[in-house]
Amino acid sequence: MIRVFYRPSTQLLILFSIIVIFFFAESASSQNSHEEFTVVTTVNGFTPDVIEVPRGSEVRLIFTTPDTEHSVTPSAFGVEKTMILPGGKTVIEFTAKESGTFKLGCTTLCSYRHFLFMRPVLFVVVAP
Ligand SMILES: [Cu+2]
Repeated sequence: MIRVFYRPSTQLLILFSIIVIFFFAESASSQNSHEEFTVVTTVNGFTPDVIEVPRGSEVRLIFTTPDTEHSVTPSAFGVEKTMILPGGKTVIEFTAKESGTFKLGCTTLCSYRHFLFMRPVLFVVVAP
């Protein structure tokens, strides 16, 4: 049988190395991911119309529109009504704290489709 004996200084070095490795592994895994999507908005809908992000991620949505004024009111994420204007970029940022499916409908009467219950809708799916 082979026995390996380490000097006390070597044991301390091994213990210190293990602690350092666990520290960096933990800090790397606890960093939130950053998710960014560009969403084109028209009277026919959002493209894409479903976005999936991990819970705890920092989400950045960049809305553009080629046709007319739209808006979103993502109050579930702590964001107030935000206009989406032709020719511009509307940026909304939030942290996806709760998992679930959140429905963001256009909150501006951008076309007759609102009266037909066909307004643009974007689903934000926050995975567990
Ligand atoms: Cu609209």
